[in-house]
Amino acid sequence: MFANLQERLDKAIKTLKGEGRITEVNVSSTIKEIRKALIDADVNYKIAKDFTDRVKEKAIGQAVLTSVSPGQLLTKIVMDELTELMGSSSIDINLKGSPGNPAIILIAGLQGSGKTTFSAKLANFLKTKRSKSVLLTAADVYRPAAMEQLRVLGESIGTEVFIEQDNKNPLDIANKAIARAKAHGYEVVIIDTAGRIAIDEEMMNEIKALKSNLNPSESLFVVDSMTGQDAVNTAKAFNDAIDFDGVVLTKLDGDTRGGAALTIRSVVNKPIKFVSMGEKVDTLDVFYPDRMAQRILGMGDIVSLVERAQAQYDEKEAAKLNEKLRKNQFDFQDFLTQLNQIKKMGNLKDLLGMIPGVGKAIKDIDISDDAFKKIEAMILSMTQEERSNPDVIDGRRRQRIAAGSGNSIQEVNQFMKQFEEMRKMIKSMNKMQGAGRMMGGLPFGKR
Ligand SMILES: Nc1nc2c(ncn2[C@@H]2O[C@H](COP(=O)(O)OP(=O)(O)OP(=O)(O)O)[C@@H](O)[C@H]2O)c(=O)[nH]1
Ligand SMILES: [Mg+2]
Repeated sequence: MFANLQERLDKAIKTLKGEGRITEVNVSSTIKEIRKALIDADVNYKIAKDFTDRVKEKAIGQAVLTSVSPGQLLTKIVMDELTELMGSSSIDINLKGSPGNPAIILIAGLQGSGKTTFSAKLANFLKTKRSKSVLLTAADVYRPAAMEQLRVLGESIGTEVFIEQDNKNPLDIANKAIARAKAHGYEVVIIDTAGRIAIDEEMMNEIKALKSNLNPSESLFVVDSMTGQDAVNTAKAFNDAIDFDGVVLTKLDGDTRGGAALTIRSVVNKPIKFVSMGEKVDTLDVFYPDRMAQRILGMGDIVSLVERAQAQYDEKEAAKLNEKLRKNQFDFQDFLTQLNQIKKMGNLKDLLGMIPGVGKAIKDIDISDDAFKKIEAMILSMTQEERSNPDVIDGRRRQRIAAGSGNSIQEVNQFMKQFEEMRKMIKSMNKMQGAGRMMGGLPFGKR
């Protein structure tokens, strides 16, 4: 997400590194680069300029702390401003219907923006995360397959879909759905409407009529984030027509530049409430401006973190380790030292995420640092002798290590086996005479 913007901002901020403090002179080229990065991410010029003016003003006024570099300071300021630009805090969806009635959620947006997909995702979200009973309603009477599309999606999440195949009146369909929801005690009714082109008068009038007659507790404007500034312009048109309550940004999993996410809020003064990131029904997230800003600047943090860790890296230690590897003497103490090195650099997932191409692949996988904690506890439960002579660890000792580290004997056995395999691998790599070079490529090798 926003890979290009991320990279550009990171680069821009880096140009400030090494300077003693932030001054008008040294910050101006960085500010210019940030502005260019924003404009290239399809942020409107005026917004980009106002943004960087604010950043600059704040940056120059800051006292420089010795423990924080100007680059880190600027990262923080940019992050705060990004958060502010996207709306500061998260605004929840309104699920209160008028007394005795279900909450009505009206979904509007351009053709193909992702309304139908989002309707199903929202139903799934409300069911699983908010324990609500939901009735989906197919009120797109134009596209022949539209109702069937919603029916299939509803079925996949076990949610009833209200359909009247031959009814050509969306308002009538919606009213019938609401009556059914009342009769059956549904708490929420989601109404999926027909896609429209902003300039289509007739369809714009239809959504206006739906809005004024149904009086929904929440009307949401769905927009494809890939469309950049156009997304912002259609948001304006829809806001003028129906004065919606919130924005849903879809297709953030695609190669989107970020302009829509960054600027929609400041243009229509309505919060982004959800972001949709895939075709599957469970890829919906509540929008948090601060988390999004962190994500946009995430790389910057990690890169500097690693640079710090690398600066701390002890050349002598590294040489010693290489020597031990070469002589097949890698032991538990070395293992522990390496674990601590990795820990210093940040969390494992962030580290893996830095490897090009890996970040995306592991974004949904839960890689916890707990695995490390277990291993660390086991090694710490070993005596010095055991740490440097893994071969002396017999069954009885394993039992003691298990008890001492709060792990099961199976877990200790498994770790021993893995460690043994690793040693074998090192051995065979040594045979290939390439150990030094190969280990150098791993995070714990010599740099
Ligand atoms: N990658 C990705 N694809 C999405 C996302 N949301 C929707 N899509 C896809 O975009 C296409 C259009 O989605 P729909 O939900 O049918 O859009 P719509 O606004 O209902 O379209 P109309 O009813 O024709 O106006 C479909 O192929 C969806 O699978 C998303 O967040 N990420
Ligand atoms: Mg649709």
